[in-house]
Order: sequence, then C-alpha cells, then structure tokens
Amino acid sequence: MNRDVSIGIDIGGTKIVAGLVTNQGEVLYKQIVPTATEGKEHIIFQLQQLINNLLKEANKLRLPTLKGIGIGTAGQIDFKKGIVRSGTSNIKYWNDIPLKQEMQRLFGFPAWIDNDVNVVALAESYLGAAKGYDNVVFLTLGTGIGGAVIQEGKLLHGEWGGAAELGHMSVDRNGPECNCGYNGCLEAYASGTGIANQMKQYLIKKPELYDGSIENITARDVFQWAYEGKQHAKSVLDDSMDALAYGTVNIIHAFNPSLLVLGGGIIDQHNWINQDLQNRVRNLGISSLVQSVSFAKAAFGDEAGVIGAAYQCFLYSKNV
Ligand code: BMX
Ligand code: CA
Ligand code: ZN
Repeated sequence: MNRDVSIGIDIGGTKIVAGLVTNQGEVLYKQIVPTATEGKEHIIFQLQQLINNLLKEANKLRLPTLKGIGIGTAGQIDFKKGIVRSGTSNIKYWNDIPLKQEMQRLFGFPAWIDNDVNVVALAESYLGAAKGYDNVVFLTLGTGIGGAVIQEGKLLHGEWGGAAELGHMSVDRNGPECNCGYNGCLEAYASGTGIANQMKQYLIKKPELYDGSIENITARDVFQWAYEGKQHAKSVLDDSMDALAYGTVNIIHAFNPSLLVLGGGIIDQHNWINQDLQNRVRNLGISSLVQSVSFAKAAFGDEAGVIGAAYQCFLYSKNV
C-alpha cells in the first residue's frame, strides 16, 4: 500500500493537536497548543500557524504531496457544508464558521471537517480498537464528553452532522445544569469539568471539609483525593460513574452496539474506569442488550483525534 500523508488537526476544549499523519495511522510530527479562549479569529489564527509549521516540516522530511487537511473539532459540525454550526461554552464563540472553505482558500488543499469524536470513530474503526466491528459506540471523557456511533459499518451523521452528541444525554431532568444549557447531561457529571463542578458543589455545602480555594478544584484533584481514600471525593466519583453507567445503558438501548470504545484524557489516566463502568452497566437495563456489548479502550489514546482527523483525507479524497 502507498504511504500517503495528510495534515490532521484535533480541536478540543483545552488543546489543539496538529500532526502529519500517514494512512497507516503513524504520527510523523505533531505540535500541541492550548485552545485560544478569546474567540474564533484567534483559533483560526492558531490553525494557520500550526499548518504553516507542518508544511515546513513536511518539506524538511521530503514527504510526498499531502492529500489534504482533515479537521476534527469539538462542536456541532455541518459535515456536509464544512461549517462549524455551534458549540457549547467549552469553546467560546465557536459557531458559524465556514472552516472547510476557509482552509481550502488559505492553503489550496482539499479540506474536511467533522466532530472530534466522529473522527476518533474513523481512526478506531479503520485502524484501531473497533476494526472489524460494524456497530460501535464511542465515548470520550475529556474537557467534555463526546460521542460517535457507527451503525451497520457507517458513521452516523444525522441530517447535517450533529448526531451522536452523546455527552448531552440527560440522566436527570432535575440534575445539574450543563454548559450546553440542558440539565442532567452525562457531561455535567462525568467529564473533567463535570467531575470538578460536582466536587465544588459538594464542598460548597460542606466547607468544613476543605480549606483551599474551591473555585480552583480540578478533576485531577478529585481523583487524587479518591486515591488517598478521602470519602468526599470517592462519593463524587461514585456518583459520576453511576450517571455514566445509566447514560451508557440508554445508549446501548438505542443502538444495540457490539462494542463500546472509551477514550479521552480521563480514560487514559484512570484505567479502572473501563472495568468499573462495565460492571455497573451489566447490572442495569435490558439484559440481552447490555450483556452483548464488549468494552475496549481507544487504541490510539490521545492521538486518536489527530489520526482520525487526517484519515478523512484518505477516505474522502477518492471522491474529489
Ligand atoms: C462537548 C461538545 C462536543 C464534543 C465534546 C468532547 C462543544 C464545543 N463540544 O460535549 O461537540 O465532542 O465536548 O470534546 O460543543 P472535548 O473538548 O472533551 O474533546
Ligand atoms: Ca459526535
Ligand atoms: Zn449538555
């Protein structure tokens, strides 16, 4: 098989990863920057700088002509038109951007854009943990909770690409407000921001348990305290995992997958979550459905996004 190379860019709520990626899923070179918080123009400027750096590097490495620019980004993406339609407050002002067209205009390469976890699903299905499976659900636990669905071998896009925002499945209409505006979403319980917020709420009610500054608590602190045996952190994490289990069962009821792939920073750092979630899910819901799902960890870890972003170019450039 020829070795083709493309640019892959993964835009998340916290960081942007940009890389030169082969059609075998090797990342030949990559750069990472924190996602700008001042608005879309700043993010587009970051993309321009990153792509220019990658093009210089591709030249140095004497790579073949690149197949294109593939972008996976958090947010609700009009996959057909190549437009960022909207985003939750995880990426401020990330809306109404004709990003595909803008990239093509700036760099002269064909470009593709899809939701960040939708492209993770491509990487994992063609090259990674979901290879050979036709019905798969993907959940990533990071700044937010992202989702993607492969049904009968095809990535589910819905009408324009906004399908499978699985992190915004509510498990309690009286639950905490989510940064999407809805209530009781999985993301409000079990994402990095959700776990930190739940811990903050807990400590606001019981300030005698903590003498530091509550606003600065992160998910990392919560895990650390739980590992140290602190009951308040263990209880928050237990509640997060319980919410995640109920949400996962809803998803299994809806899609009847044979495999559930978990990824994202939180999964990478805390291996037990996969097994813990599996144990909880098996005891809930419709037995025939929950018993027939296997659980796997994303094979590409935190590079799944950048590999999947680039993979769009290999998949879709045949049709250009
Ligand atoms: C949010 C939402 C999803 C995204 C998910 C994971 C925005 C900006 N983001 O639920 O579209 O897939 O986060 O994103 O609307 P990450 O930032 O955790 O990688
Ligand atoms: Ca998605
Ligand atoms: Zn939500």
